[in-house]
Amino acid sequence: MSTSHLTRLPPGQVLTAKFPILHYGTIPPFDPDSWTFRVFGEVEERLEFSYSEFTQLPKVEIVADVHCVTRWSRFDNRWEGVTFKELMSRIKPRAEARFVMVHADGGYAANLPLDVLLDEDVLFAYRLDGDDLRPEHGWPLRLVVPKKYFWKSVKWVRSLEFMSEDRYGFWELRGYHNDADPWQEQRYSEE
Ligand SMILES: Nc1nc2c(c(=O)[nH]1)N[C@H]1C(S)=C(S)[C@@H](COP(=O)(O)O)O[C@H]1N2
Ligand SMILES: [Mo]
Repeated sequence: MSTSHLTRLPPGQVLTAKFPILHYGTIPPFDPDSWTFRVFGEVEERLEFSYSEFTQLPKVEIVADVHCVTRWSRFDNRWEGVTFKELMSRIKPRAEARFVMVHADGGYAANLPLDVLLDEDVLFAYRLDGDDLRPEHGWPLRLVVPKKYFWKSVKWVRSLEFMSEDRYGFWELRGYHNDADPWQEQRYSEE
C-alpha cells in the first residue's frame, strides 16, 4: 500500500482522509419539482431532464482519487451516478462542438474539452461512499473529473453548454490553468 500511495500522489500534493469543503458563494437550495438539467449551445436539439428523468438514467459506481489545487488529495472516493458517456449517447452535438462549459447554480462554471469529458471515469455523481452526496459537496448533482484538479468537478451542476471555441470558466478567468492536469502540476496559468 505504501508504495502505491507514492505513485498515486501527484507532485506537490499531501494525502488527507478528511474531505475539505471549498466553494465560492453559498449552497443553493434544491427543489426536486423545479430542478432541471439542461443541454444547450452547439447541439442539434436542446435537451432538458427533470430530476426524476435524470436519476432514472443508468448508473455506475466509480472509485477515483481527488486532487485539489490547494494541495490536498483524497484517495478512493466511491462515486455513484451517471457517466458523461451515458448522457452523451442522448446528446447530438454539432460537428463543430469541441468544448463544454459546465454551469452550476449560483454562477460557478468550469470549461473542459469534450474529449476530456468523454473519458470513461467522468460522471455526474449523486452519491459518495455509500451515502447521498451532502449539500456542501454538491447535492443533488456534481460533475466528477478524476484526472483534473478538483475545481473542474462542478458542484450543483445544472447545465452543459456545448461550444465550438473554448471559453474560460470561473477559476480559469482568475488565473487557474486551463488544462488542470495534477500530474503535470498545471495549477496556475503563467502570464
Ligand atoms: N458550483 C461550484 N462547484 C465547485 C466550486 C464552486 O465554488 N462552486 N469549487 C470547486 C473547487 S475550487 C473545489 S476544490 C471543489 C471542492 O469540492 P468539495 O467542497 O466537495 O471538496 O469543488 C469545485 N466545484
Ligand atoms: Mo479548489
